[in-house]
Amino acid sequence: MGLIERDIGFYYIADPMFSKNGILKDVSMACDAGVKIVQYRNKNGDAKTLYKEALELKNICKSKGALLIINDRVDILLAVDADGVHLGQNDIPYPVARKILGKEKIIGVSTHSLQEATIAYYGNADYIGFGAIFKTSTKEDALQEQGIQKLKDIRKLDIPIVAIGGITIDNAIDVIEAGADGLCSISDVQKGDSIFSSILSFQMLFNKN
Ligand code: TZP
Ligand code: MG
Repeated sequence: MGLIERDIGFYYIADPMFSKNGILKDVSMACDAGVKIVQYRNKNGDAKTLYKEALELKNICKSKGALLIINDRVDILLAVDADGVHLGQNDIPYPVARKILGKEKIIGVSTHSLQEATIAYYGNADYIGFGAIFKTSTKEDALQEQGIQKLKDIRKLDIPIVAIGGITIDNAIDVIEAGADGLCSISDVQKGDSIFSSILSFQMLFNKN
């Protein structure tokens, strides 16, 4: 049994590159909209910037009762005592991260195939990201779209699944019906006037299901 409950809902990725109002304000609103897991993703900042932003996010998440996951960087997780790290296939290998972090920290792993998902499952990852489900321009090196059927195939694994990539308020229901425990949208959620109401709309789809 991993450290994460199955009912993840909207998994919020705070990335300064895609934020209109700043990630601190965004994360505060996301938590008020019921988000339970926040991931801090900053592909461009130096270590000092990452540390400072992660520390501020940690304080917000702690006060709002959400978990904070750091993308890519085990060192930043340790520096701010965040709740976990999210690792891609080209980041520090999962077994190494587990050895450093022990069992008390959450480790999520990005996967793009049944094989990668199965390896993460047997390694006891706490959850997997799976995608890109649909075509996306947010991540330049995102692999080809995986589609809904592949998501259904990996749903057979008993591990929390967060779907990502090209997910909008219009296609999210298909992702949820395919069995995703959580989903994220980096760009679509920034499109409306308020991310608070956009996230609420996604959350409502989970509640209906
Ligand atoms: N990993 C796979 S696709 C993706 C990441 C980080 C980008 C998702 O962004 P969007 O805007 O929700 O398609
Ligand atoms: Mg990564």
